[in-house]
Amino acid sequence: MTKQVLSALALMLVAGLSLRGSAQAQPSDSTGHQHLHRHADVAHMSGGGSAPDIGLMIRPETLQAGERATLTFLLRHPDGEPLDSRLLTHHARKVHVVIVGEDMTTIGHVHPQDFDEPIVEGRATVRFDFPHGGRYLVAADIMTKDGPHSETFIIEVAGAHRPEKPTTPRLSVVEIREGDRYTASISFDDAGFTDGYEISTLGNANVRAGVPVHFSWAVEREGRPVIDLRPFLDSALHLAVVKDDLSRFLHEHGEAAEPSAGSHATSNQASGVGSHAPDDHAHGHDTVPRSFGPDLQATVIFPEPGRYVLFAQAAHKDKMLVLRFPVSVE
Ligand SMILES: [Cu+2]
Repeated sequence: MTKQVLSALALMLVAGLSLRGSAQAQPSDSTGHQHLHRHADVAHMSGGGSAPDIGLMIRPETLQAGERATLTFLLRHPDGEPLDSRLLTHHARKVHVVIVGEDMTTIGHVHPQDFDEPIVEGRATVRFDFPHGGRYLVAADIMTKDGPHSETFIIEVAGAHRPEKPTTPRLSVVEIREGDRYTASISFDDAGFTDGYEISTLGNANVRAGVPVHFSWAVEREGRPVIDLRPFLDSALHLAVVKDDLSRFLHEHGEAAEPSAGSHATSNQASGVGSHAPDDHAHGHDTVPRSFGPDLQATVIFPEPGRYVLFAQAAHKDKMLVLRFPVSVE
């Protein structure tokens, strides 16, 4: 390694550290944790000091709207060793990165493996185009034998903010490549491409914090129920739940609703290739039917009252359907 590369790395490290500092400074983190932990993971930590450490380095140091950014997650075991071999595959990937812009028009769900970036020395890298200036939430999810772990960061992108618009329900449909690879951002800006799909949400009208809230969705295309939805990254439904000030984030998963008739009975065949973590049974649904629909369901416990936005991701053939919808929680 040349000296030049080394000093570049040192610079990146400094950028990473100062970024973590700014994540700590978020006043909305009422938990007092170093980052904005998601609730479920706190429960999984088996006592003091056993949780992996996730840091984030960003290049360029000052992110500019419209420029490609490189986000490198630094994954370490509490003993300081890089996590590489101790990372388990969960939901078909080793590291899941979810990015949500505070204007709620841009999300990302990307994975280092989809950029053909090997995870070496505990460094896992994704690239992302931030289309507008403003604050973005960046969440990384990993799994070790001790269970799931996630960290959430808030980053600032320089550049013009998008004009404020109400967060109305909106569907965005994108094409995914073989092996569920998708590396771009997903936009909910005005002229969305829906390819004839429609997803209606049946939510609980009276949504309260701290109690399980059941949601279900029905997927149609050109007015007809879609009965051959398929798993996306080993799950029938991926759900990103974010509070509108970015202070709370949950990454949940839903399931296919039970078919009412016997015509497409639930298969016991898991769709993945040995990708489930040993303790997956602790999280419930560890088998996903190969084909299902049109109904999907999920249960969410909102940590506190406020306005939230949910992003629900499902797959049909080579399309990823992403539904954004707001939920007001009392
Ligand atoms: Cu993922």
